[in-house]
Amino acid sequence: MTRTPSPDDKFSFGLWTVGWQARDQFGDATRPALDPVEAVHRLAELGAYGVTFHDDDLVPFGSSAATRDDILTRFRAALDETGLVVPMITTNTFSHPIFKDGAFTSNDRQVRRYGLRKVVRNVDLAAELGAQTFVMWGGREGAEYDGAKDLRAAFDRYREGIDTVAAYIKDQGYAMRIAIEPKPNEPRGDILLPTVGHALAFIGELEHGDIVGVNPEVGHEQMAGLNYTSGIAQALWAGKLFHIDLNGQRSIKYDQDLVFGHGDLLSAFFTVDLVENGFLSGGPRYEGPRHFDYKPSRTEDMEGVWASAAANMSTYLLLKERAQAYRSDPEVAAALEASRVLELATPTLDEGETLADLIADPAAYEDVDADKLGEAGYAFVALNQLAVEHALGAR
Ligand code: GLT
Ligand code: MN
Ligand code: MN
Repeated sequence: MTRTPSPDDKFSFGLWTVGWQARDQFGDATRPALDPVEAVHRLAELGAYGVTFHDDDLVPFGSSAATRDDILTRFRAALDETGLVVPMITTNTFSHPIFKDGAFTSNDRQVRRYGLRKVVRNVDLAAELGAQTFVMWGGREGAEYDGAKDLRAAFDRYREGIDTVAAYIKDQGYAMRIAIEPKPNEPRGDILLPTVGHALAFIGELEHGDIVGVNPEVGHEQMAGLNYTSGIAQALWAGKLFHIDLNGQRSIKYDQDLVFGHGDLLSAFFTVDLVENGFLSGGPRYEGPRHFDYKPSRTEDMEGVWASAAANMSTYLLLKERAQAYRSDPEVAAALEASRVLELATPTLDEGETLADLIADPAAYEDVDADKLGEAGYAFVALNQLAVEHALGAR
């Protein structure tokens, strides 16, 4: 049965998701424009707690200062009426032709300076609206041709751009952190910072990396054939999981942005298990919004748009129930034991033991019968079958 959310579930949606008019590479829009104020009301009615947006989703590119003020006043009124919050804001540095070769890494210096201004202006808006997270998806930061970029300079400029914005956030005293969103390709042939791993390594090179983390999207990792749950796990372990973009993707192909769970359902089960129940051995938890970044399929009318928004939340809540049942099932506990999953939390060396002690310990090496140790199975299949049965609601 469908599950109905409440704001306590911390579900948020981008204006660009429900507001997508379904214009694609091959076809025109199939749906009318959606007034952001209506989106706020509808999302609140459905039980969401937050709404997110790009600057241009709300205030069309090139609007006058007066128009911008009017739009923001109306929007704030809708937030006040509904109680919806704005936990995250992002900047559109990909739609306008000026950004066709990127913003922070465009070969054209004037474009880079313009891009930086556009981003910083939006940081101020994010602070005004109380957003704690500022997402940066560099969809146009990349190339189609390997000879088109001096890659060393591209990484230098990317670092310069993000460090400059991070320094500004600190200088202004804003309680805000930047979350870089990786994606392997589309719209560029290859995008810089293609995966969570690349982004984490890049953050390690920043001067102000302490306030920079990642915003991994399900489909973006899966487009690269990667495991989303282990990607967010590594970010969480590194203290860098600042935000998440949930959706669905069916294998390595164009970015589908399907409803959450409409791609790899078992992977979605383990994602929800990690987000809601944490690591098996405890440790850092993700406490941020459960943000859906999906596109209602082009086949849907407006009624279908709202049905799809509700579907994201219902599926998430169903998986949350299933993951809780999985965690509290004694048979699962026994299977985890049989698979020695919990043994991994025990450090390999004893407390105070040195490598020299290990080398001097014949029980660790000389006396080990490697063939015997290699015999026992780990029974992971039985464990996974329990997960499948829980995910299917069969237990
Ligand atoms: C764009 C992209 C998304 C990003 C948005 C944030 S923009 O819609 O496809 O994955 O999260 O800039
Ligand atoms: Mn996507
Ligand atoms: Mn996204």
